[in-house]
Amino acid sequence: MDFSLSEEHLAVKEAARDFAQHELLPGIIERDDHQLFPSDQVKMMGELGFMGMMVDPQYNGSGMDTISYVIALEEISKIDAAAAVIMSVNNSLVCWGLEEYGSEDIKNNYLKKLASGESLGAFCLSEPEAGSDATAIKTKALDQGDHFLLNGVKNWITNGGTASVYLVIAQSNPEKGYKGINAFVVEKQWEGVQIGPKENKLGIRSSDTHSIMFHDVKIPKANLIGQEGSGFKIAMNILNGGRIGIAAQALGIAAGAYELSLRYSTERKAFGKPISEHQAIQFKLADMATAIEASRLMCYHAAYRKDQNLSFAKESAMAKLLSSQTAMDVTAEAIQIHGGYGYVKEYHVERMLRDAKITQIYEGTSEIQRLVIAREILKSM
Ligand code: COS
Repeated sequence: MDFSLSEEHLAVKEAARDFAQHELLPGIIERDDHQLFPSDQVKMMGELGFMGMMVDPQYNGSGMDTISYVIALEEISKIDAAAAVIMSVNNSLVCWGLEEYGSEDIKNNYLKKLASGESLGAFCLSEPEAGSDATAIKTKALDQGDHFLLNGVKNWITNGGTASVYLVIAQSNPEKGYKGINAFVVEKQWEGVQIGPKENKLGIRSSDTHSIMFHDVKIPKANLIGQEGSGFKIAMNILNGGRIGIAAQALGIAAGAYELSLRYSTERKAFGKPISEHQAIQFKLADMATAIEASRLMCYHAAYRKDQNLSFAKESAMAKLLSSQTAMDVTAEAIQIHGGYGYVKEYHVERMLRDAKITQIYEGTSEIQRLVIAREILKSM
């Protein structure tokens, strides 16, 4: 067992940290306030190879392992969790799904542009009445002989307004239950695709969340991903991997808030000495550092198992469950350490608390993660 990071991992960490400090930190409060999508920064993430980190270089990806991906996401999330989710959705929910299950044509026509950052992807599973209960989706993609006809509404779609490529999960044979569900590549520019208004969110505000409406959208047969009827399994497997990304995002939010708190505690004085010399603050720092370290190890472990082609559904759910709780706990304590300053925008930690909350909700709520973990544990009995 070797816990050290390779030269390559360290280089990724430095590149991501440098990018976050120099390109994401400036303007972050304004982007959060006004829900401004970080277009220039996302373009740069593409140029740096962050938008298709694990994709094979033959499809314009960076060909890196999942641990590198976790490292990059942690560093980016320390500064800007909204930029991190834009990156995470493109990488793990869209690129990974297309590379793993898509035909050669799909990879050439869509994956190459998504992995290089030339286009942006979104994953469309949730609906107004189907989030946790994902088999209950009502969006239909009915077989019309030479194409599928798509009708329905998808909700809470990250990158919804900015993406040009959607990975859409829809029901083609309701009588078959989840075995009738398919996965498709749909282009935003196609007739019948309509973008709903932008959601006004608590956190990750500069990421772009919309509902998407599909009215009689014709999907060519070639845009079916994988075998007919395998769409639900594809979605579940994509989410197993996506949860590593969200766990890394939560880890980064916690680590970012911790780093700010640590620095502040050595600068801020109370009762004649830096507050870091008071045990009340030391205990908080110790608890924060311990929870962050545990979360990081779980993220690396899930990523390692994925890279080794071992099962990782349980480990990714555990990593997300723990890291998202860590993000909530650490950001709340970060505000406490900062006192009144923590409650205002200039000190960043209030944004981090707002950003943390979604990590307990999207790509499976904490309740769903517990359900996945329990099922995996019981399966092995
Ligand atoms: N990984 C791989 N396969 C999975 C899976 C997972 N995590 N979860 C379920 N499956 C498979 C099952 O093995 C089953 O296939 P088989 O019949 O071949 O064994 C199939 O999918 C149907 O599963 P199941 O019968 O367990 O479906 P349920 O409706 O009972 O529960 C849950 C499925 C709740 C686990 C699923 O709907 C889920 O993960 N929901 C959360 C979705 C989510 O994350 N939404 C957030 C929005 S996307 S940002």
